[in-house]
Amino acid sequence: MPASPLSARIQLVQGDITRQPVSAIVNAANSSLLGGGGVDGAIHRAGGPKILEECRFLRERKYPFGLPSGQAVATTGGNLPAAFVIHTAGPVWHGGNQHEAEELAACYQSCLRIATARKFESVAFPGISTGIYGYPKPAAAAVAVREVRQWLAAHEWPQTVVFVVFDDENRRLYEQELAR
Ligand code: AR6
Repeated sequence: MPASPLSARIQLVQGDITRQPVSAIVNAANSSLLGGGGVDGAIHRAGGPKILEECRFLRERKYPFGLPSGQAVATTGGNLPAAFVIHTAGPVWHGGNQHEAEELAACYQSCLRIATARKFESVAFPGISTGIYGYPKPAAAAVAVREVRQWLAAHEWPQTVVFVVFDDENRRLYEQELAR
């Protein structure tokens, strides 16, 4: 069977990532893995206590000093429609000269590496770092689309990636990037 064209494997949805019927959703978490505001708070609220339980376990056993920025780790999806949550800690924006772009690219790669290894059919990404962490949205959208395209061109899994945007600005930015 011929492989699907790349564009057919990427979708853009505006809405709440916790409602997405995908194999895994990505959480824009922080190094503590113990929850927070923004999309992190929404995921823990909607997914219930099982997610935090696994996060606590991972923090104690695997990441006693916290999950390093750019890395990712998967837990159950708890009560979410998605079976799994892939937690990643994005970079805090400090003006652009502190390896923020490399760290953001590493987040996408780390999440996709897990999805490929575990043969997840579909993965949904929020705009990592574009809220509380202050990464400029145009630059972040460019990194997100570039990294996902490169990964999908080289890997069969995940078969589909969904970019989930919350606000109109991010929707327009992703539309522009995807049209390039
Ligand atoms: N569905 C989809 N996107 C969302 C949702 C949602 N339910 N809620 C927010 N967004 P942020 P960050 C968008 O601040 O910048 C937390 O406290 C939002 O509009 O959630 O990586 C963590 O614990 C924005 O575009 O994550 C960390 O401490 C994007 O998701 C810190 O915030 C990311 O915004 C991480 O900051």
